[in-house]
Amino acid sequence: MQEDCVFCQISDGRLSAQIVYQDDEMTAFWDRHPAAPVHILIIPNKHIDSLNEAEEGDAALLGRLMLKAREIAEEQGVREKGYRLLLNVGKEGGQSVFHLHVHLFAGPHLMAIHG
Ligand code: DGP
Repeated sequence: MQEDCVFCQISDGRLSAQIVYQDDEMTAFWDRHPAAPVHILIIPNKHIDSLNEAEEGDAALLGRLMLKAREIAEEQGVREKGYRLLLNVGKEGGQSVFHLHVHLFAGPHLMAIHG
């Protein structure tokens, strides 16, 4: 846990968010500025700055974030229609919050959405 990290604060309940799923290792919640009809972020509860800092031992956790994204897509009714997963890495990769997160986007006009 990192004291000043907004996503750590969301995962441990210090900051409110519209949470759609939470367990011991991950939290999923709506992006505060949705860029698509469905825009949900899936994060590990443990603080990892970005994919660059993920370690070999995080491989299973990263895989489970993906599978959870698919499950949430199903709950949102978009699994069959399609959706986009996006993981921004580093400043020039478009990352603004330095706590690893996967964007789940869905909706009919995703072509221009890059997160
Ligand atoms: P990225 O650019 O990949 O680092 O995306 C960060 C996303 O996080 C961005 O779409 C806005 C969202 N976000 C930032 N701060 C908060 C917050 O406090 N609450 C929620 N729900 N979303 C946030």
